[in-house]
Amino acid sequence: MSDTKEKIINWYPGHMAKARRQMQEDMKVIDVVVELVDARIPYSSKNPDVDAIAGGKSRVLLLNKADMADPAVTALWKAHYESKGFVVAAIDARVGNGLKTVSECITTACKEKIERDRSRGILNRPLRAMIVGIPNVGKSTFINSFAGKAVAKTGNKPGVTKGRQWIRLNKQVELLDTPGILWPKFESAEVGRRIAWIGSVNDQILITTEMAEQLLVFLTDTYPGAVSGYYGIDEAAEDGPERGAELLARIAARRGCLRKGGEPDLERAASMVTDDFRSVRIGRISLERPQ
Ligand SMILES: Nc1nc2c(ncn2[C@@H]2O[C@H](COP(=O)(O)OP(=O)(O)O)[C@@H](O)[C@H]2O)c(=O)[nH]1
Ligand SMILES: [Mg+2]
Repeated sequence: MSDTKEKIINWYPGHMAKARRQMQEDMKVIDVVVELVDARIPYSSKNPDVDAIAGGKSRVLLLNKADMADPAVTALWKAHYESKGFVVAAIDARVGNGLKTVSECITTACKEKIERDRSRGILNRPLRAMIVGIPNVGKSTFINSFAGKAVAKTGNKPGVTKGRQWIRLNKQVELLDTPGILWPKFESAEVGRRIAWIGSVNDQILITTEMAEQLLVFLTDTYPGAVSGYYGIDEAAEDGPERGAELLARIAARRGCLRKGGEPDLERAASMVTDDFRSVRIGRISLERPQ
């Protein structure tokens, strides 16, 4: 499946069932599940069903795109998921230099298995890992940047699903070359909004002035000074349902987003704000914190 198709896929029950079956099949041949989430929304970009699908497998959680998130909040998430039993690291998958950290996470997560092997006289059996995550969290980027540094694919081996290959990362770790694609969470409007803000869904449907207005309300509440600093507007506005609209109108005016005739072009301002946020121009921002 091409990446573009993957991103615009609609998660009908049939797709979900198929993805789940494939992952359950892959689980049989791996030791550890390496789950990628978006560091800006670790909760909303995490598929809760992985727990059930992974069964008792060792778990590594990578807070990817940490370069875009607020480092202080990322540290809170790291502690949060560590307290839930995950081995956690914050990474930027575009930069291959996190490989050592990730290998260490995998070895730590598999400590018991390594000891069990050792007690049976099995030495240096590579750990087998599979990457999983919802679309757009950086699975392909992660595999590409790590595979680029790693030895070439190791080819088919007995017990491995046909067509699947392993990428030898180092002496200790092999990675399944095809990631497990999971469906995003659909549990609430809040979660849907955050997934839309970071751009993990089809934009044609979702960039709206309302979405940008809600983002501006969130930003001014949570990161005071970020919006006024970037756009040069006064971000103090009377609290109420119109606050987001007021902020968007000020940005439109300030940036000269105007229609013929002079009234503010709010749609254009909304796309601009969304794009500025996604390009980290407004700052490194996390959209949620652990409870
Ligand atoms: N800033 C940043 N961008 C990333 C990172 N990882 C992936 N990306 C970008 O996120 C987009 C989606 O990545 P991709 O690997 O296709 O995600 P996949 O759908 O999970 O395979 C691409 O534009 C990547 O360049 C990261 O750690 N930091
Ligand atoms: Mg991909």
